[in-house]
Amino acid sequence: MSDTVLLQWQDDVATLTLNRPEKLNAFNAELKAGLLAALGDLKRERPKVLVITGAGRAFAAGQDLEDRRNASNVDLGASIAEFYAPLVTGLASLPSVTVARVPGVAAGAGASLALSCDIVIASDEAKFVFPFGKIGLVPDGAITRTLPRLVGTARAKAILLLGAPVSATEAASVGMIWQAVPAADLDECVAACVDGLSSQSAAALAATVEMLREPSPDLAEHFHREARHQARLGKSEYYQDSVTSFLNRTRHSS
Ligand code: T3D
Repeated sequence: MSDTVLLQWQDDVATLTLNRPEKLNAFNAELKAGLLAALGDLKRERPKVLVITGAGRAFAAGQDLEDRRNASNVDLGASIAEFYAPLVTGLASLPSVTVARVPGVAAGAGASLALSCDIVIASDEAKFVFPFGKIGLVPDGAITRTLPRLVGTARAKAILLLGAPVSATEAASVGMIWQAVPAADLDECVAACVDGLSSQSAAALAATVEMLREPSPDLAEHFHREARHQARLGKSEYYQDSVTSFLNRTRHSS
Protein backbone atom coordinates (compact mmCIF):
# COMPACT_ATOMS: atom_id res chain seq x y z
CA MET A 1 0.00 0.00 0.00
CA SER A 2 1.36 3.46 -0.89
CA ASP A 3 1.89 5.97 1.89
CA THR A 4 -0.99 8.15 0.62
CA VAL A 5 -3.19 5.80 2.64
CA LEU A 6 -2.13 4.54 6.06
CA LEU A 7 -3.82 1.62 7.77
CA GLN A 8 -2.81 1.20 11.40
CA TRP A 9 -4.04 -1.33 13.93
CA GLN A 10 -4.38 -1.38 17.66
CA ASP A 11 -5.97 -4.64 18.80
CA ASP A 12 -9.34 -4.77 17.01
CA VAL A 13 -9.42 -1.08 16.11
CA ALA A 14 -8.15 -0.02 12.68
CA THR A 15 -7.38 3.57 11.69
CA LEU A 16 -7.40 4.51 8.02
CA THR A 17 -5.68 7.83 7.29
CA LEU A 18 -5.95 9.66 3.98
CA ASN A 19 -2.44 11.01 3.73
CA ARG A 20 -1.95 13.77 1.16
CA PRO A 21 -2.13 16.69 3.55
CA GLU A 22 -0.54 19.17 1.12
CA LYS A 23 -3.53 18.61 -1.24
CA LEU A 24 -6.10 18.33 1.54
CA ASN A 25 -6.19 14.56 0.96
CA ALA A 26 -7.84 14.92 -2.45
CA PHE A 27 -8.48 11.57 -4.11
CA ASN A 28 -5.86 11.14 -6.85
CA ALA A 29 -5.27 7.82 -8.60
CA GLU A 30 -2.66 6.68 -6.08
CA LEU A 31 -4.81 7.47 -3.07
CA LYS A 32 -7.80 5.74 -4.66
CA ALA A 33 -5.78 2.58 -5.33
CA GLY A 34 -4.53 2.71 -1.73
CA LEU A 35 -8.06 3.04 -0.40
CA LEU A 36 -9.36 0.07 -2.37
CA ALA A 37 -6.37 -2.01 -1.25
CA ALA A 38 -7.02 -1.01 2.36
CA LEU A 39 -10.68 -1.94 1.95
CA GLY A 40 -9.56 -5.43 0.88
CA ASP A 41 -7.48 -5.75 4.07
CA LEU A 42 -10.39 -4.51 6.19
CA LYS A 43 -12.79 -7.03 4.61
CA ARG A 44 -10.38 -9.81 5.53
CA GLU A 45 -9.45 -8.60 9.02
CA ARG A 46 -12.89 -7.28 10.07
CA PRO A 47 -11.92 -4.84 12.86
CA LYS A 48 -14.50 -4.11 15.54
CA VAL A 49 -14.06 -0.38 14.95
CA LEU A 50 -12.70 1.49 11.93
CA VAL A 51 -11.67 5.13 12.33
CA ILE A 52 -11.35 7.06 9.07
CA THR A 53 -9.52 10.37 9.09
CA GLY A 54 -7.40 12.76 7.07
CA ALA A 55 -3.84 13.83 7.79
CA GLY A 56 -3.23 17.51 8.43
CA ARG A 57 -5.89 20.21 8.42
CA ALA A 58 -8.52 18.50 6.23
CA PHE A 59 -10.56 15.33 6.12
CA ALA A 60 -10.61 15.19 2.30
CA ALA A 61 -11.21 17.63 -0.55
CA GLY A 62 -12.92 15.05 -2.77
CA GLN A 63 -11.86 14.11 -6.27
CA ASP A 64 -8.42 15.45 -7.21
CA LEU A 65 -9.33 18.00 -9.86
CA GLU A 66 -5.76 18.01 -11.22
CA ASP A 67 -6.62 14.56 -12.56
CA ARG A 68 -9.59 16.14 -14.36
CA ARG A 69 -7.67 18.79 -16.30
CA ASN A 70 -8.80 17.13 -19.52
CA ALA A 71 -12.16 16.01 -18.20
CA SER A 72 -13.59 15.23 -21.64
CA ASN A 73 -11.13 12.33 -21.83
CA VAL A 74 -12.33 10.84 -18.58
CA ASP A 75 -15.42 8.67 -18.08
CA LEU A 76 -16.83 9.91 -14.78
CA GLY A 77 -19.43 7.13 -14.84
CA ALA A 78 -16.57 4.64 -14.74
CA SER A 79 -14.97 6.66 -11.95
CA ILE A 80 -18.12 6.15 -9.87
CA ALA A 81 -18.48 2.49 -10.81
CA GLU A 82 -14.83 1.63 -10.25
CA PHE A 83 -14.00 3.70 -7.19
CA TYR A 84 -16.66 5.73 -5.39
CA ALA A 85 -19.35 3.03 -5.41
CA PRO A 86 -17.07 0.15 -4.32
CA LEU A 87 -15.59 2.38 -1.62
CA VAL A 88 -18.89 3.45 -0.06
CA THR A 89 -20.65 0.10 -0.50
CA GLY A 90 -17.54 -1.74 0.71
CA LEU A 91 -17.45 0.32 3.90
CA ALA A 92 -21.19 -0.18 4.39
CA SER A 93 -20.76 -3.94 4.14
CA LEU A 94 -18.05 -4.13 6.82
CA PRO A 95 -19.15 -5.52 10.19
CA SER A 96 -17.09 -2.75 11.82
CA VAL A 97 -18.54 0.40 13.34
CA THR A 98 -17.10 3.18 11.19
CA VAL A 99 -16.12 6.42 12.91
CA ALA A 100 -15.13 9.52 10.90
CA ARG A 101 -12.63 11.81 12.62
CA VAL A 102 -12.99 15.10 10.75
CA PRO A 103 -10.25 17.61 11.64
CA GLY A 104 -11.15 20.17 8.97
CA VAL A 105 -12.81 20.59 5.61
CA ALA A 106 -14.60 17.64 3.99
CA ALA A 107 -15.57 18.57 0.43
CA GLY A 108 -17.27 16.80 -2.46
CA ALA A 109 -16.81 13.07 -2.30
CA GLY A 110 -14.75 13.67 0.84
CA ALA A 111 -17.90 14.90 2.58
CA SER A 112 -19.84 11.96 1.16
CA LEU A 113 -17.25 9.57 2.56
CA ALA A 114 -17.27 11.17 6.02
CA LEU A 115 -21.06 11.18 6.22
CA SER A 116 -21.26 7.55 5.13
CA CYS A 117 -19.63 6.59 8.43
CA ASP A 118 -21.77 5.39 11.34
CA ILE A 119 -20.49 8.03 13.76
CA VAL A 120 -18.99 11.36 12.71
CA ILE A 121 -17.00 13.49 15.15
CA ALA A 122 -15.67 16.76 13.78
CA SER A 123 -13.52 19.59 15.00
CA ASP A 124 -15.56 22.76 15.41
CA GLU A 125 -13.17 24.24 12.82
CA ALA A 126 -14.36 21.74 10.20
CA LYS A 127 -16.93 22.33 7.50
CA PHE A 128 -18.79 20.20 4.98
CA VAL A 129 -18.74 21.54 1.44
CA PHE A 130 -20.91 20.26 -1.39
CA PRO A 131 -19.63 22.08 -4.49
CA PHE A 132 -21.17 19.69 -7.01
CA GLY A 133 -23.68 22.01 -8.70
CA LYS A 134 -21.10 24.79 -8.82
CA ILE A 135 -18.69 22.55 -10.75
CA GLY A 136 -21.42 21.04 -12.91
CA LEU A 137 -21.77 17.56 -11.41
CA VAL A 138 -24.41 15.56 -9.61
CA PRO A 139 -23.61 15.04 -5.91
CA ASP A 140 -21.95 11.66 -5.69
CA GLY A 141 -20.72 9.10 -3.19
CA ALA A 142 -24.46 8.35 -2.60
CA ILE A 143 -24.84 11.62 -0.67
CA THR A 144 -28.27 12.21 -2.31
CA ARG A 145 -29.32 9.05 -0.45
CA THR A 146 -27.32 9.48 2.75
CA LEU A 147 -28.04 13.13 3.52
CA PRO A 148 -31.88 13.05 3.45
CA ARG A 149 -31.75 10.10 5.86
CA LEU A 150 -29.61 12.14 8.24
CA VAL A 151 -31.27 15.54 8.12
CA GLY A 152 -34.58 15.04 6.29
CA THR A 153 -35.43 15.72 2.67
CA ALA A 154 -36.13 19.45 2.90
CA ARG A 155 -32.83 20.27 4.56
CA ALA A 156 -30.85 17.87 2.37
CA LYS A 157 -32.29 19.48 -0.75
CA ALA A 158 -31.34 22.96 0.42
CA ILE A 159 -27.84 21.87 1.44
CA LEU A 160 -27.09 20.05 -1.82
CA LEU A 161 -28.84 22.47 -4.16
CA LEU A 162 -27.57 25.71 -2.64
CA GLY A 163 -24.07 24.40 -1.99
CA ALA A 164 -23.41 26.69 0.99
CA PRO A 165 -20.76 25.19 3.31
CA VAL A 166 -22.16 23.68 6.50
CA SER A 167 -20.07 24.32 9.60
CA ALA A 168 -19.43 21.35 11.91
CA THR A 169 -21.38 23.09 14.65
CA GLU A 170 -24.40 23.52 12.40
CA ALA A 171 -24.01 19.95 11.15
CA ALA A 172 -24.15 18.65 14.72
CA SER A 173 -27.14 20.83 15.54
CA VAL A 174 -29.20 19.37 12.67
CA GLY A 175 -28.14 15.74 13.21
CA MET A 176 -25.89 15.54 10.17
CA ILE A 177 -23.02 14.43 12.41
CA TRP A 178 -22.78 13.17 15.98
CA GLN A 179 -20.53 15.82 17.54
CA ALA A 180 -18.63 19.02 16.82
CA VAL A 181 -15.96 19.43 19.47
CA PRO A 182 -13.20 21.97 20.13
CA ALA A 183 -10.24 21.22 17.84
CA ALA A 184 -7.98 20.60 20.83
CA ASP A 185 -10.38 17.93 22.15
CA LEU A 186 -10.90 16.05 18.87
CA ASP A 187 -8.51 13.19 19.56
CA GLU A 188 -9.71 12.74 23.12
CA CYS A 189 -13.36 12.64 21.98
CA VAL A 190 -12.62 10.15 19.21
CA ALA A 191 -10.64 8.00 21.67
CA ALA A 192 -13.54 8.05 24.16
CA CYS A 193 -15.93 7.00 21.39
CA VAL A 194 -13.61 4.19 20.29
CA ASP A 195 -13.17 3.02 23.90
CA GLY A 196 -16.93 2.97 24.36
CA LEU A 197 -17.31 0.79 21.28
CA SER A 198 -14.34 -1.43 22.08
CA SER A 199 -15.82 -2.44 25.41
CA GLN A 200 -18.87 -3.96 23.69
CA SER A 201 -19.53 -7.22 21.87
CA ALA A 202 -18.24 -7.18 18.27
CA ALA A 203 -21.08 -9.43 17.15
CA ALA A 204 -23.71 -7.17 18.74
CA LEU A 205 -22.18 -4.04 17.22
CA ALA A 206 -21.99 -5.68 13.79
CA ALA A 207 -25.66 -6.67 13.97
CA THR A 208 -26.63 -3.18 15.14
CA VAL A 209 -24.88 -1.38 12.29
CA GLU A 210 -26.27 -3.88 9.81
CA MET A 211 -29.81 -3.01 10.95
CA LEU A 212 -29.21 0.73 11.18
CA ARG A 213 -27.47 1.12 7.81
CA GLU A 214 -30.18 -0.61 5.81
CA PRO A 215 -33.44 -0.84 7.76
CA SER A 216 -36.07 -2.93 5.97
CA PRO A 217 -38.82 -0.77 4.46
CA ASP A 218 -41.29 -3.38 5.69
CA LEU A 219 -41.79 -3.51 9.48
CA ALA A 220 -42.48 -7.26 9.55
CA GLU A 221 -39.29 -7.97 7.59
CA HIS A 222 -37.35 -5.66 9.90
CA PHE A 223 -38.58 -7.61 12.93
CA HIS A 224 -37.70 -10.85 11.13
CA ARG A 225 -34.10 -9.70 10.75
CA GLU A 226 -34.03 -8.44 14.33
CA ALA A 227 -35.27 -11.81 15.60
CA ARG A 228 -32.62 -13.67 13.59
CA HIS A 229 -29.86 -11.54 15.09
CA GLN A 230 -31.29 -11.80 18.60
CA ALA A 231 -31.68 -15.57 18.40
CA ARG A 232 -28.01 -15.91 17.47
CA LEU A 233 -26.70 -13.32 19.92
CA GLY A 234 -28.84 -14.73 22.72
CA LYS A 235 -26.91 -18.00 22.50
CA SER A 236 -23.52 -16.29 22.80
CA GLU A 237 -21.19 -16.70 25.73
CA TYR A 238 -20.91 -12.89 25.84
CA TYR A 239 -24.62 -12.48 26.56
CA GLN A 240 -24.73 -15.35 29.05
CA ASP A 241 -21.71 -13.97 30.94
CA SER A 242 -23.28 -10.49 30.99
CA VAL A 243 -26.53 -11.83 32.43
CA THR A 244 -24.65 -13.87 35.05
CA SER A 245 -22.50 -10.94 36.12
CA PHE A 246 -25.59 -8.68 36.37
CA LEU A 247 -27.39 -11.22 38.54
CA ASN A 248 -24.31 -11.73 40.73
CA ARG A 249 -23.54 -8.02 41.06
CA THR A 250 -22.70 -6.67 44.48
CA ARG A 251 -25.18 -4.08 45.68
CA HIS A 252 -23.62 -1.14 47.52
CA SER A 253 -25.76 0.63 50.08
CA SER A 254 -25.29 4.40 50.03
O1 T3D B 1 -14.23 13.10 -11.11
C1 T3D B 1 -14.88 12.15 -10.73
O2 T3D B 1 -14.39 11.00 -10.64
C2 T3D B 1 -16.30 12.36 -10.30
C3 T3D B 1 -16.37 12.48 -8.86
C4 T3D B 1 -16.35 13.68 -8.23
C5 T3D B 1 -16.38 13.75 -6.77
C6 T3D B 1 -15.95 15.05 -6.21
O3 T3D B 1 -15.41 15.01 -5.11
S1 T3D B 1 -16.24 16.48 -7.06
C7 T3D B 1 -15.68 17.71 -5.93
C8 T3D B 1 -14.18 17.93 -5.98
N1 T3D B 1 -13.75 18.81 -4.92
C9 T3D B 1 -13.91 20.13 -4.93
O4 T3D B 1 -14.51 20.71 -5.80
C10 T3D B 1 -13.25 20.91 -3.81
C11 T3D B 1 -12.10 21.75 -4.34
N2 T3D B 1 -11.41 22.38 -3.25
C12 T3D B 1 -11.88 23.49 -2.64
O5 T3D B 1 -12.94 24.02 -2.95
C13 T3D B 1 -11.03 24.08 -1.56
O6 T3D B 1 -9.70 23.63 -1.73
C14 T3D B 1 -11.50 23.69 -0.15
C15 T3D B 1 -12.83 24.40 0.17
C16 T3D B 1 -11.67 22.18 -0.01
C17 T3D B 1 -10.45 24.14 0.90
O7 T3D B 1 -10.10 25.49 0.66
P1 T3D B 1 -8.81 26.10 1.37
O8 T3D B 1 -8.79 27.57 1.02
O9 T3D B 1 -8.82 25.74 2.81
O10 T3D B 1 -7.55 25.35 0.74
P2 T3D B 1 -6.92 25.55 -0.73
O11 T3D B 1 -5.85 26.58 -0.67
O12 T3D B 1 -7.99 25.74 -1.74
O13 T3D B 1 -6.25 24.09 -1.00
C18 T3D B 1 -5.00 23.74 -0.44
C19 T3D B 1 -4.27 22.92 -1.48
O14 T3D B 1 -5.05 21.74 -1.79
C20 T3D B 1 -4.10 23.65 -2.80
O15 T3D B 1 -2.93 23.17 -3.39
P3 T3D B 1 -1.67 24.17 -3.60
O16 T3D B 1 -2.15 25.28 -4.47
O17 T3D B 1 -1.32 24.66 -2.22
O18 T3D B 1 -0.62 23.31 -4.22
C21 T3D B 1 -5.29 23.17 -3.60
O19 T3D B 1 -5.10 23.27 -4.98
C22 T3D B 1 -5.33 21.70 -3.18
N3 T3D B 1 -6.66 21.12 -3.37
C23 T3D B 1 -7.76 21.32 -2.64
N4 T3D B 1 -8.78 20.64 -3.14
C24 T3D B 1 -8.30 19.96 -4.21
C25 T3D B 1 -6.95 20.28 -4.37
N5 T3D B 1 -6.21 19.78 -5.34
C26 T3D B 1 -6.83 18.94 -6.21
N6 T3D B 1 -8.11 18.60 -6.12
C27 T3D B 1 -8.89 19.08 -5.14
N7 T3D B 1 -10.16 18.68 -5.04
